[in-house]
Amino acid sequence: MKLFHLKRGRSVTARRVLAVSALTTAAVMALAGCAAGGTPASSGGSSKGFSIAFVPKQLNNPYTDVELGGGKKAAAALSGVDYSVVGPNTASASSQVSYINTLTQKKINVIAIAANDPNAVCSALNQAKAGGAKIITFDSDTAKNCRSLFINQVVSKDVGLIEVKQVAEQINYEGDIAILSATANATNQNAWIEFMKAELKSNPKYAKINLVATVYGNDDDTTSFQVAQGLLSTYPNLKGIISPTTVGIAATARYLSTSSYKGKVALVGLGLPNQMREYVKDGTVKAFALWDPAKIGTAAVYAAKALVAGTITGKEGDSFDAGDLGTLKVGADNTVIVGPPTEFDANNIDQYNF
Ligand code: RAM
Repeated sequence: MKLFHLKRGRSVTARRVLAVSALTTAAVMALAGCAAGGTPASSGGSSKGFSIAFVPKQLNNPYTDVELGGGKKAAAALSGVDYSVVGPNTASASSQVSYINTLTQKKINVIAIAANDPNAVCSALNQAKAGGAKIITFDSDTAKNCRSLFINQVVSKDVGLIEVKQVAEQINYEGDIAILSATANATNQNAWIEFMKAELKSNPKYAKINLVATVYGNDDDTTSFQVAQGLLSTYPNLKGIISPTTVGIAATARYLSTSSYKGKVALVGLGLPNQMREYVKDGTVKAFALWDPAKIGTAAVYAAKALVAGTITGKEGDSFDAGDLGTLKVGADNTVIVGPPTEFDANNIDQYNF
């Protein structure tokens, strides 16, 4: 009986998620003028404007779709911006390299990349740079010398603090917890996890909480679901899970929602309100966090404009106009911080639509 419910829940929701992903990705590709193989339909800079190609960690990720939506809107608001999206279907370390090489050949003016690995893409990016391209990272950084600037969604330490605080509150500051991450090489995930570990170790409030495992669902819905299932069978006394990935938290919530752990194992992390709403309403999830991903795409397009115009180089202290986001400043490590994280729960989730 339990198995039947579990399977049914997974297939219905998975089908819906896949359909939505396929649709949104198809829409992004079509609107961006991309061919089916992920190659931009147009390339090169125009005399008036510039070309920018986004290379997300992976296509078919609802979070990515929202990020790119912000970039597309900003590109449309500026005149002469040739916007395109290319990228792999899986977030493995070197899956982006061939896409970067194609963009280099096409002499795209700006490559905006969310890196699946801090180093694996560097030599391809350096070649693009040698050919005249400007390199921006967003969401997940490369090593510092491979890009001009990094559009970071939030202060990385804030993610670590908020995640530990949320899980601690829900498990009464005591018990075993685990982290279910995306891929093992993702720069953003690893930075957040380091801050979580440091906070757990150094803050006496958390002395009775033990991090027993860090596991990886590779930002794949099915893998994340199975990894969540495996985690609970290996650690049946687990009190809480932190999943700082929108794919991981949604898959884990789906697993918990039809299992005997529902309402007993706390699940926090980073989720899209539209994906998490049903799990907040059915009592599987009490609180989670995120920011508006669209702002990251917007910030990247305006940063690209300023880099191409030569009004900034990406050094600390530079600032540039970012449309609706106002003026953004480049801080330490050539990084632009877009916004603070928001905490979502039953009281405010219906106010958000992304
Ligand atoms: C996933 C990805 C992404 C991350 C979000 C929160 O979609 O891993 O890189 O920033 O979650």
